[in-house]
Amino acid sequence: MTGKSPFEALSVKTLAARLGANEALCSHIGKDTARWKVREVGDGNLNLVFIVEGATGAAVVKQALPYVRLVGDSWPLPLKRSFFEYHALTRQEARAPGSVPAIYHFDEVQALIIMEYLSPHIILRRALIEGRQLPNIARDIGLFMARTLFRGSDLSMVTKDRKADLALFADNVELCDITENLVFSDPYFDAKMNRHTSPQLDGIVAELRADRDLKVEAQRLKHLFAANAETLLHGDLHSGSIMVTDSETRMIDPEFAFYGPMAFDVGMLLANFWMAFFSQRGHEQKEKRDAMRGYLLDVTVETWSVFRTEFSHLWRTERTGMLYQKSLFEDQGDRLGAEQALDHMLHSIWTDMLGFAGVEVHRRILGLAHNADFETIADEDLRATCEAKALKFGRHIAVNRRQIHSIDEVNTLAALIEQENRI
Ligand code: SR1
Ligand code: MG
Repeated sequence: MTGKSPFEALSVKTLAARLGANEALCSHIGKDTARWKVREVGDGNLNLVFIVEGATGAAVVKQALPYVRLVGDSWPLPLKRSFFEYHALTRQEARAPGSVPAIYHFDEVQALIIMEYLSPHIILRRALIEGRQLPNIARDIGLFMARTLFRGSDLSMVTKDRKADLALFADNVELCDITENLVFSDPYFDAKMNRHTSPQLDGIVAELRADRDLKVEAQRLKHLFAANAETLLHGDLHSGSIMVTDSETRMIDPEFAFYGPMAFDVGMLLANFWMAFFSQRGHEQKEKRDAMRGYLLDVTVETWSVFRTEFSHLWRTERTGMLYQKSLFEDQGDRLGAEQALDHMLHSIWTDMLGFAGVEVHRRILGLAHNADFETIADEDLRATCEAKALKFGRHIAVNRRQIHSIDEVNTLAALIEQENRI
């Protein structure tokens, strides 16, 4: 298959014939296609994902479809998201080495990326549902976020390069549009594709849609998301976009990458830990999940702490971009001035992070794209109880974000809401 033939979706049956001459793939898995075993394992909302095993190894072939897989061909979606994913992966690897899968091949016309097969990694969301406590995720993801967000910004980059990148990723319009609608608006009105656990949550849904303070805050956050082109974001950094073993963590799927506010990636990520926290009751069987709940709150504390520490370290050692130049501060002996500016920056990331986290929680319970943390709770009353607590928590942190000063305060609130017994 060459980059010149028109786009055609791969299938388990056609993959070996179509990619059998691909040198990059053959060099990793062996060229005897008769020995290739192909499985389609995509469980995301958008793409095809194949695992191809050959005589000498395995690889992943990820291909975009010209529509949203979750919905079908009534919702067209451009193939160019694969281009943005490829370019985001190369930048993430440069800025946070070892944090993403290795890329073997990219074919823009076929919208496919051939990459490293991560094994025995599993999706972080699945591990958290199973009650597994991964020891390194907070450190690994905190470092990833600090490094990619800092190094993709005007704090670090040559401004000409950053502006070129900004222009490149500005064309990822349709995936931004998904986030703009699904995260910031749809949960707060009767949007066509919304769904929620009904009738249990009907009353709460009506309350949230009538909640003026919440809707204004969600739109302020949407404004920030759309207008603050601060750094190259992953753009969809939830627990389904992270693969883990006990010792390794890799970020995947940055097809939503674009230039936006640093706090967005951090908020989406932490929201997914808080949702995992509120969903644990739904996964308790004989054994209680108290230790898992404690672990998840500890993970939020450590992730935020690692992020802050690494971001501060980069601020002090790699601030080579056009913002807050050293010539204004350290070079004049004014180290404290640089520290004051850093404090301001971390404070605004903190405040906005809470807002983004709050609306992310809401959209996963009220919008189109739910998450397995709640969806896999078969007992609908129990699921609704978990979801109602998360909704309440999300509302509080989004609306009161400027009055919340520490992650311990947020986690105390989460623990209190978790202990409440009613919807
Ligand atoms: C229509 S796509 C729905 C969601 O799936 C992706 O993973 C993103 O989170 C998006 O919002
Ligand atoms: Mg994805």
